[in-house]
Amino acid sequence: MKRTFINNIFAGAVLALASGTVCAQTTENDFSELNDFVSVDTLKYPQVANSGFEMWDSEEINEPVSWNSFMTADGVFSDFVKIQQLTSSSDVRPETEGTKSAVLWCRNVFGSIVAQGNLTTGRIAAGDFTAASAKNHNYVDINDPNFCQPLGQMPDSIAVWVKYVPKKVIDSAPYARVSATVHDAYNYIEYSLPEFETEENKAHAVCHAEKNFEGVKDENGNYIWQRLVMPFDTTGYKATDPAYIMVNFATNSYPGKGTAGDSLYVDDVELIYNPRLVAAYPSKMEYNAGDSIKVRFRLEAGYPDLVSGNPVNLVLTDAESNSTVLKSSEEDSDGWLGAVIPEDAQTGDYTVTVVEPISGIAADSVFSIKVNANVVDGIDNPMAGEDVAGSYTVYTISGVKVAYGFGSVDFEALPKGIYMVKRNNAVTKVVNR
Ligand SMILES: [Ca+2]
Ligand SMILES: [Ca+2]
Repeated sequence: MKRTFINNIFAGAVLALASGTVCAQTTENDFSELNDFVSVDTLKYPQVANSGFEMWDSEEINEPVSWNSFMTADGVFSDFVKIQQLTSSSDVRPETEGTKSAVLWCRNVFGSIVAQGNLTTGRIAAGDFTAASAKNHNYVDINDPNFCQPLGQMPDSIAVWVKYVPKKVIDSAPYARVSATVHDAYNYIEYSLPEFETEENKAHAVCHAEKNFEGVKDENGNYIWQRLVMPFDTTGYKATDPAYIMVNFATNSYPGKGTAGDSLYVDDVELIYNPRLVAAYPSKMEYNAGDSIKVRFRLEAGYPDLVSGNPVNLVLTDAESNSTVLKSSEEDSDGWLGAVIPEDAQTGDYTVTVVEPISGIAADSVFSIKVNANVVDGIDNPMAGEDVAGSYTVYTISGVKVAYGFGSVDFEALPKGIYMVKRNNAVTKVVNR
């Protein structure tokens, strides 16, 4: 699977084409290179448009295509904040195929008051003179293609490359910030502080990822690029339609904090889709204890790549929800899992499924099966005092000698289970219930 910045640039464009929306800004020319990235399934694994920051608007606005800064802010204070705090940079993350990143910075307003750099796929609302105000926030406008990012699938994580170069590290606010929210068809608001959040706004979030991070230096004291990978958290988020994603960067995690000249470089935003188990089928529906069972499963690759060695487990569950892992394996592609139904399985209804720990159980991969307990040679419910002559030796099914003597076997003295009873060189399998 190709992983080039071109893929990411055009991912949004393809999505826009396919879904009939015009939310990603593109030109006719962009599509001439469609053949270069058909290997990425952008409908299954949609990406943020212009995620490598290679395409930029006019010099007057100077924003990355599909992203926004104070230059396109609105709100009653918007005329005061339309000052450049963002530009393209040739300082790109290591090993990228692109040539540009975005750099945003904090500027001095007057006295000790600063305005931090802000980059968003939504729109900046400048509604209050005080920085830490609910009226100053980033918001999505799903009716304006410049200020929304359609998505359509549920990513598992977001990865970003950042290089944070604080002018001065403030002990009380040393962090820059990235946040991302997947939300349904709603003009979602990213507030600058958790206490501004409203129930109504939060009810439209599907999942959220964020990280406050410090600058990282190499051994020579120079700030360097770092890749941050943040899993999306679904806990506490009720919406289910991943229609849009909003991504935000700020030069400081706390509104109004920072030092003029704090700079945050951003490059190659990537949405990660974990491999998923999409289906599993057992070869038949009824078994005897001790039978072999084969279950076919399908793994869907995910994006960027199928992670090698995905753990998959074949699990048998009885009617009381007691689960046994029959087989564990690491798989790189679709295949079969083979195992043996335990010799001591009791008669009853069971379910069998293949579980992939990252994505869990595929919806259509839980199957009901019937298992019949192992009854061999007609000896079931053996009783003490059975009238049998001669010597005996009792083994477990794994071959461990557990009893011997003459006459009847005292099964009540043995734990329940399956035994092999040897008399006169004849072996009988016995279920001790
Ligand atoms: Ca780039
Ligand atoms: Ca813009």
